[in-house]
Amino acid sequence: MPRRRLSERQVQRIRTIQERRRQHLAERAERALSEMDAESEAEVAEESGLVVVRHGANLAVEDAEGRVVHCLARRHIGEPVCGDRVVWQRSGPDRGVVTAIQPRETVLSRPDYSGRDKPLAANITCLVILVAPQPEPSGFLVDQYLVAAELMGVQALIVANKVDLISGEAEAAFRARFAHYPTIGCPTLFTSLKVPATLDAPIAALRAQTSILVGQSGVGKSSLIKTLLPDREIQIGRLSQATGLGRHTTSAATCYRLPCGGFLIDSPGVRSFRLGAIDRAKLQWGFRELRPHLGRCRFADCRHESEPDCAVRAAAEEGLVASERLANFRHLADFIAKGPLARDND
Ligand SMILES: Nc1nc2c(ncn2[C@@H]2O[C@H](COP(=O)(O)OP(=O)(O)OP(=O)(O)O)[C@@H](O)[C@H]2O)c(=O)[nH]1
Ligand SMILES: [Mg+2]
Ligand SMILES: [Zn+2]
Repeated sequence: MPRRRLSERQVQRIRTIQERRRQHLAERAERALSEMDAESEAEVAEESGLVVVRHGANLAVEDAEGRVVHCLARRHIGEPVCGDRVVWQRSGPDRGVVTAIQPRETVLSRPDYSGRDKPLAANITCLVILVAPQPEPSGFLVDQYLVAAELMGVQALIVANKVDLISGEAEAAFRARFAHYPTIGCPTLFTSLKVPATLDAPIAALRAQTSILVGQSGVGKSSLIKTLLPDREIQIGRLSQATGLGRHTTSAATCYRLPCGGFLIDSPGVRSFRLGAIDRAKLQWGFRELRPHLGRCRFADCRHESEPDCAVRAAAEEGLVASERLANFRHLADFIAKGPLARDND
């Protein structure tokens, strides 16, 4: 069915209704606290929940007691995604209808084939970029994720996994490729799932965060989750039992509860990640080590390429900006100048 365009009035009406539903939920919590009245419980059947996974229109929502309910979303409330906190109403045993999305603190999105931003996950506080010696790491991909993290205002972390596969010069070269990231506020942790002690640092970093694991296919995202969550199969089992949605866990972002507190979201591997519609100023802002040098070039619209008296290039020559980062910045700036990025097929 073709999607109907909504008028400004309709959009406003939907917003008002969602706001009313959020208010209901807040009021209900207050009432429950003040009187614990069984009758009022029955009267207002709106509950809060967390979207654990979405497959098309189907949602697995975890209720306040940790039970998983199979939900569909009301039309026109927007698209709930993994990590969304929602208001929902029970419509049958283990079934419900999502009636509103709570305001998102953060959202990670990427453009769909028509160029529109498509949310992948909501309310994340930490973006964990996994890389490995195999598949060959892409600094370009890592830098795009770092821009996304900067623009969302969340901490980013690189987990360089599978270090057991390399040694000697290959290992030194692999480690050197990531040496500049800690200097720009992005810690890099080297791990091997075969060496449990290497997981202590990531476990500490993930505590009490809502983190999403992103990166190319085969770097070990799902394996890391399996290692960190001894009950992962049980969590998937609960999902499957209630909704039938747990079986294809690597084809959609899926949220797991960490034993040490917090959430960890597994996401399907990508070949490339494309930033949404951002302008050059935002892109520059997304490369945090460029910030002290911006506005210091001779030309206000300096592209930091071959212009004279370019403060950014001077910084790179002094070693204050890694040359690979500057190259990736220029590459992304070119993409932006050319308009919507070329369609890719991951
Ligand atoms: N040697 C070694 N192999 C690992 C390590 N971590 C993961 N692997 C292996 O790497 C392969 C891919 O791991 P997955 O966890 O499926 O990778 P993924 O990132 O989830 O991949 P997608 O779901 O396709 O995005 C599996 O065969 C794992 O056993 C590691 O530290 N060392
Ligand atoms: Mg996976
Ligand atoms: Zn410049």
